[in-house]
Amino acid sequence: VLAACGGGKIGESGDGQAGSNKPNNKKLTLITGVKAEPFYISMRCGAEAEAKKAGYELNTQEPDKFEASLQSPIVTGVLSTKPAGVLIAPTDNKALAAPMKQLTGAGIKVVEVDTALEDKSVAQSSISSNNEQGGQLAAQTLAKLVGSGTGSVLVLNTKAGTSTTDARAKGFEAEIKKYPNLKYLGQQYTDNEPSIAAQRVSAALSANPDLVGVFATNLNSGEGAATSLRNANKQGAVKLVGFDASPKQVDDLRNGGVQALIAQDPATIGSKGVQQAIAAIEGKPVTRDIATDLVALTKDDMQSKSQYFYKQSC
Ligand code: T6T
Repeated sequence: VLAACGGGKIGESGDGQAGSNKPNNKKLTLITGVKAEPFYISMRCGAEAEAKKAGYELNTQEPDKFEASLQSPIVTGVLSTKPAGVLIAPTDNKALAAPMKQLTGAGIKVVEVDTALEDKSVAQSSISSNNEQGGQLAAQTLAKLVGSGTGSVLVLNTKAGTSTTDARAKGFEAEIKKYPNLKYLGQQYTDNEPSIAAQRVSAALSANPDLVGVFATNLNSGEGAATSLRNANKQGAVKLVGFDASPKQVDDLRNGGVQALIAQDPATIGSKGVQQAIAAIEGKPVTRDIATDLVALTKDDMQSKSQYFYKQSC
């Protein structure tokens, strides 16, 4: 069977074979960004279901923290288990390049899920939300919530070098400039810790009594920001737009702790990641970049969009 060799984003898998190829090795490994977190749980659920459908075995490995120094040895360890393909969410856009190159050097097909390396030559495919657009959507949503009010707005990022949250902050910054009633205070890093996010928000409240809005670029920073605003009795007065839709974030949306969430579709990131890895393994055409859905949820429309809520288990 000849593979359909397309132009544009479609390319050959790089193993030098023009036709599809049924391998004996049907082992895939998913390396997430951090253990037991609803975004990655939903991603794993999507990946496992797709792997099962295709007759592949999927094993998941997770660092205890969202930290390159903890994720890199996991990647190196996976090398010796010889999977045919690895799906990985690199926690740093540079530091993971060397261990990931070891995988490709050993002939393992590598697909990025969610986060990505700066070096686009390592992975064969990357599946993620359009994060810059997500940041723009967050700015538009925050501006709408503030309405004709004036004041300062803050961005909570995780760590520099996280491709996704950096892109969200970038998209937000570009878009928020279109609203002259809002003064952009810049971004603060939270190290992906809710407690640090909470401290950053309290400090911003003290330093900027005119604070009217916060954009928290991911799950942990949003959960921490909601706690801080609640403790300061600023819930609802300072508008909070979060990213992701963990069970806790969804509860916060329902009870007014956060005014909007930009939800991703991690299960589809996982299932499409598996499809691309298998295509690469089987010598079929691979798509270099795939964007998955993003949707803004508010208290008013959240119930009709419940398919976007993240899972705690499959
Ligand atoms: O926002 C997601 C993910 O997209 C990001 O890359 C890292 O943080 C999350 O996992 C949520 O905590």
